[in-house]
Amino acid sequence: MDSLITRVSLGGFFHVNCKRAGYTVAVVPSKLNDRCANWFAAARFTLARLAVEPLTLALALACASPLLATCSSGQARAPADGSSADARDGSRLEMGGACPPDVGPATDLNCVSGVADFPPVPVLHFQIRPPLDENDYPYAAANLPLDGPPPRSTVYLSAQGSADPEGDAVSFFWNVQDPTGAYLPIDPDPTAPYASFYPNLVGLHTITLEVTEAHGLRQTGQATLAIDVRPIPCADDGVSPPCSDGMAIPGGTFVAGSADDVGFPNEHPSHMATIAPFVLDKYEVTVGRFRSFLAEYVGTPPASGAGAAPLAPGSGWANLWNITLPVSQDDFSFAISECGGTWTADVGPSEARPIGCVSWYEAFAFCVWDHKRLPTEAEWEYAATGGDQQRTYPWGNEAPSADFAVYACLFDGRPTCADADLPVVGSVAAGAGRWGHLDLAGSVWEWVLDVYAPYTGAPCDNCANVIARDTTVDGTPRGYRGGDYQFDDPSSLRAASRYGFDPAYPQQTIGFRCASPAGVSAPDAGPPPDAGTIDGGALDVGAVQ
Ligand SMILES: [Ca+2]
Repeated sequence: MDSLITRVSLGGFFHVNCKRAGYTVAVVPSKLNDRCANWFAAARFTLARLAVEPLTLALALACASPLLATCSSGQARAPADGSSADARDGSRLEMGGACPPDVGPATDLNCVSGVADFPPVPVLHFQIRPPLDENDYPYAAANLPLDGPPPRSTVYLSAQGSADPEGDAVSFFWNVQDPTGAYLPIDPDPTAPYASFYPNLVGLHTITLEVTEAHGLRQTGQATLAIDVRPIPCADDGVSPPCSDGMAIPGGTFVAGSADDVGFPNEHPSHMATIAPFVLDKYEVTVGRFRSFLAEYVGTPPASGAGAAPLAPGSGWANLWNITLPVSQDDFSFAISECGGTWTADVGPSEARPIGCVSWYEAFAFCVWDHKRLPTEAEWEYAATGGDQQRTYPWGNEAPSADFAVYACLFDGRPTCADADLPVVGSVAAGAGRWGHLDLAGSVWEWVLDVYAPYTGAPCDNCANVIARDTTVDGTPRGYRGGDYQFDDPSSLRAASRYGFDPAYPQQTIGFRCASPAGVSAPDAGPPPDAGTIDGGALDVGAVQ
């Protein structure tokens, strides 16, 4: 043994129990102070580590982190000044301290046998996707995931490993407080050893587990941790990866539009559509991305023919549209500011939120600047319906709810419509489409390349409706898709739902995303993310805070 606990001056309340065999070392209170339950729980955690870690390391840790506590009002604390503190009756509680060099074998410890009357050990774990089994809870206070769970995902809790040292039965009680301090419902109930909760809000959520002896002294141990509920990132600046990433979509054929007895008349007649492989932005275009465009904007319109869908002749930029674009960067910023929405003249907290207040022409120009183009209406619907899976909604066929889409002002969990109802892009992971695209339904509507016009029933082979659009800027409507964060008609979230609007008039609730050719700007698309899945990797367990 390389080092030891060198000071164990525990007043009259502790003795040392040492079992060399199996490297089990425990320092335990011989009597319980019921007001010191938290402190004892902390001590027990250290002891648990002693029991499972290589002994030399565990002892070194114990020495490096003296456990000092004041017991009052049921709470424990470690004095910041390093002084020891008094227990219930004034006895000094101190364990650990500075470690001198090797001071001898373990037999130097005062080894006695017998353990009695110390409080149950709370062990708090959680998992962000449905656990595979009762051992699949990789996270605890000591190994929080880098990216917390997204709002509106389920967080699974486990009290596995919590036990009474003397083997008595224990009971459990969970508390979860959201960032406002409100207590959240626990499923199935707060006394379950395996439970879950559902965070609505972004921010720190505090989870507390109390474990109580069912009999005898009914001592209580308590563990607490805080997890930060955050959206699936696009980055805070709205620009850094993966904000601009495209997700590859394989080609295929699907039924565009809706059957005659489904949806609105403008979705009829349904028709076959064939789509070549392409890449579609994972997220809606953010304020930050648009700011990058604006920073380089000098009033130069796209070149004639730029931004065309490659298999749709005549779908590129037309010179007669040049007059629709602002003449300068300042004019552009002013126009968007006048419209409102998420845009701010200076960099602000909304960089990762979707940009609205952009006309169809301006959206077109942005995509050309970004070496991309607007998706065709058929491409957008193909992505939203999952191609031949023919999903009703991007996430599948389940009825819309705030779990799946940002719509109907439901996002912030409060009944009124507020700015907070339009969060950063990618905030609702469970709404991801078949190929991983986020917010296709909801958040902001999305301009598509096509003129908005009735379907004819003719098959679409990588088509784009460009009829009449090149001859005038008289307001021939362009299509937009997917619903927005305010609109409370859930039918708007359907993949086949379609609308049209004057391309020259920006709206707060209409944004866009861009498409690009297959094989370009396409990082590994991979499978769509599960709701809130975080790859925890190899993580140890057993920590209690
Ligand atoms: Ca959208």
